[in-house]
Amino acid sequence: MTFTPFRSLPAAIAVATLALPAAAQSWDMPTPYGDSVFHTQNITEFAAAVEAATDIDITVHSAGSLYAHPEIKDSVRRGLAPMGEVLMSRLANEDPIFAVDSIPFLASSYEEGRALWTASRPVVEEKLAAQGLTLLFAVPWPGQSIYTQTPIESTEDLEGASFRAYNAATERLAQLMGAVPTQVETGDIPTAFSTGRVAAMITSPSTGVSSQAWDFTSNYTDTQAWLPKNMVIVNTAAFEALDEADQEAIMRAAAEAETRGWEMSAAETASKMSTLEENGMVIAQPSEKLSGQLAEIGETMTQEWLEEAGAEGAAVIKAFEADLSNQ
Ligand code: PCA
Repeated sequence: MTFTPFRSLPAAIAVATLALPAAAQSWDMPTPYGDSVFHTQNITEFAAAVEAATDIDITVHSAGSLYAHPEIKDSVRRGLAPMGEVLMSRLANEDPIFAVDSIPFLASSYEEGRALWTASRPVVEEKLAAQGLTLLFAVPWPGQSIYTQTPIESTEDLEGASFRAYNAATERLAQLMGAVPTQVETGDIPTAFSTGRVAAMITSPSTGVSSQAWDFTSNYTDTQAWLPKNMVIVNTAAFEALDEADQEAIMRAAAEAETRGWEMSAAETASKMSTLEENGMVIAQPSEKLSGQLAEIGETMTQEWLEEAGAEGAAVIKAFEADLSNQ
């Protein structure tokens, strides 16, 4: 019998294929947010930069179309999607550190937000690493302001109102204002208002515009109370399976996306507030009374967070304050 190294043609082809350079990989990248949102535009640019530098094709699945927001982190952890974007503070139930950017008035300017991110990033990275996740970058939403159907002078005007929440901190804020929180994803905001499930919310001018807040609210009270961040994460095993050049290319694109995203975010505040106004919303500065009440709520929430986050949290706040005082 003559020696045949392969019993069949398919087997021969299979072995030959192994010797070829790696074929392009297709990576799904789910995000909860829609295509018109600057975060989605930023991650789409990030995906294009990765595609240009590697053999990885990234498909951005926007508006929760592949996985709903609460499933995205786990889908990346389990490798169902190698990469994804979530609101960092949505993971507050896992560890209070993830919610440090959602405390009212702790860090409400971009300068403070940057200092808080520098102070908290190493711990956030550590917590994610423990779950087999690698942080790529994080970008803040513009400042969080209040949308209502009538003007508000104080938190008393929100008493008993059903208030849209998007994480644990906005739930707590609603409670402390005397309102009744209800969790609603961004894509469901218009329906939640039109069906009367909620009557007020706190969010960025970006989300106000993408949900066309003028259709169901009339007043925007410009509190700009905090800058919650979206973060982009990758499954560590999938990342480490790439060759070094690809890993470096992804990290480079991530650093660029973070810089670009922070700039886009800062530019959004004024431009999206103008869009709200052009569509008939009344923009007002918070009254002195409301500002005082919200500042007090911010104090309470900072104390509550510090109690929960313990020594680790205290170290983050200390580093944050040291950074600010050096500026
Ligand atoms: N938009 C998102 C998170 C914060 C924001 O500005 C939302 O409203 O759910």
